[in-house]
Amino acid sequence: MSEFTVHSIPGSPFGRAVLATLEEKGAPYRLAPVAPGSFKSPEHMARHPFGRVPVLEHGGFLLYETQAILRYLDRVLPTPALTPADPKAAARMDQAMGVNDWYLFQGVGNVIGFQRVVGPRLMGLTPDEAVIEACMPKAHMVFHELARLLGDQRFFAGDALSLADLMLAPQVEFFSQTPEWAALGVPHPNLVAWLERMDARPSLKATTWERVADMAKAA
Ligand SMILES: N[C@@H](CCC(=O)N[C@@H](CS)C(=O)NCC(=O)O)C(=O)O
Repeated sequence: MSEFTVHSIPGSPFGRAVLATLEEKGAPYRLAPVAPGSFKSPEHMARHPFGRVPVLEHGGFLLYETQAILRYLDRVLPTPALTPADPKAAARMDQAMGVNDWYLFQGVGNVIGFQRVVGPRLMGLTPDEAVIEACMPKAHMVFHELARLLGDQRFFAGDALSLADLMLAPQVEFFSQTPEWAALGVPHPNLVAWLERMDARPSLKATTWERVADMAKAA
């Protein structure tokens, strides 16, 4: 099996989902850091025509879109399985991954995560409170729905970890670093307990912003 290369950056929640999945699989991989400001370079656009991260490279096979990457990894590295065998549980996994991409990230995570975490940390920006305030109604709706989907299960697709948890945890973890967590996360004890369970996993511990920054330095 050829090595997996992940083109990404420290602090990318989508990139972290890929790295954490490789960690869960116990697969060797290397991080190829995409230099800040070079997302739209011809070199990176050749890997990802939309100029984003992550991109997976596996023996000459290039793949972008995190959902596609996670499902590919689960097929080529079948153990431990990260997709439930039961069709209904698998559908819940797929649904949660869709919620992540369409409702949590778009207009909520990419706003609050940028304003509170990425912008201040990478660009020294001051959060724009009006912009954050404007997306709070949608944010409430999304967190309410995530908590409802999780219900009293240990993980989003039931008793076992699935790709949905690995996709959602890096995104939700961003919110837990912001003042908005008090309104969005804390009212949902099931979500808080799930995030604690996820953060305690070696795969998540190995892929924090700091750990990925160390990988980038060593690359
Ligand atoms: N749909 C993409 C989203 C990837 C994405 O938005 N990545 C962010 C970093 S977490 C990015 O590359 N942003 C760069 C930009 O917006 O130009 C996926 O699932 O991989």
